[in-house]
Amino acid sequence: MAETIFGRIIAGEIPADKILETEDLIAIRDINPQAPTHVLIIPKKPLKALSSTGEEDTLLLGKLLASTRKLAEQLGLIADGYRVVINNGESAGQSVPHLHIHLLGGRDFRWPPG
Ligand code: DGP
Repeated sequence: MAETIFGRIIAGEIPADKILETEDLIAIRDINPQAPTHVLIIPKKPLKALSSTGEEDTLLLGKLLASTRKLAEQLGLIADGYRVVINNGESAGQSVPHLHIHLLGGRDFRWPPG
């Protein structure tokens, strides 16, 4: 699979505002934040999208969500709520073909999303 910008950030080739790193994932501040807090939780495994994952990725997906929850706590988002988003595929708005979770908070959100 072709290397993406996230693959290069994980490899340390491109700088990022990293707020968490484990053996499985990193969390970085989004370069183009859509809310006062906007963090990306990214698996180190170069999965293209959620739909590219298989049964063998179930534990990893759990770790991604659990880290998202912990980061929401650490970043003070519990009281006012927060939004968790995965864009899957181009028409859903996915621009980087490396699976990532958006964690957004610090403002009110609308539903349905645009
Ligand atoms: P998506 O549209 O769901 O694929 O989200 C990709 C996000 O990645 C988008 O919100 C902008 C962010 N992004 C793109 N390039 C970079 C980068 O080089 N550094 C950081 N920190 N974020 C990036």
